[in-house]
Amino acid sequence: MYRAIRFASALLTLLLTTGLATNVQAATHSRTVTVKMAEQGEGHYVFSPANITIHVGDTVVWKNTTDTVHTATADDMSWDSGDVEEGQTFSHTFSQAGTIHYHCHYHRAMGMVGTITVLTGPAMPSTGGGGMSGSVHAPDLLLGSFIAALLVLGALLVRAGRV
Ligand SMILES: [Cu+2]
Repeated sequence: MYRAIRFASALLTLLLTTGLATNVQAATHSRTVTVKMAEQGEGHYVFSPANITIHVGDTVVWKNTTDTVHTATADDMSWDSGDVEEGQTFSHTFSQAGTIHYHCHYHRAMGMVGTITVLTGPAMPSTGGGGMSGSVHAPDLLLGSFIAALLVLGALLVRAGRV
């Protein structure tokens, strides 16, 4: 009985630690988000999804899934993919927070435009400000680990009680 409890509490600690480590990793690693240059209806081109929200340090990859040339061009011209051919990709890493409107040089008039909202990176608690989404999953992970540990603990106690 005593050994079972010690084992279970060690397992609980391990699971909680793992959950925390996973969360820290998710919060500090930059992500890559893919936006398709897609055809939506005959000859009508769009960025899909047109509006995305990312964090400072994240990279957006545009992939041309059509048989026509497109560009991803910031409205303020701060970056420009140039021609992205069929099947090709263009990527850009965003290092500043803000809202960026961009468009396709060839199909802007038909509405091939998009918006990228860049939030401040997952900030440490002391710095405050934006960057909340990096830590949103922490409760889920912790809760999941905790429940798993409780189940194991319960099973062990039941077994120990029967012996
Ligand atoms: Cu286009």
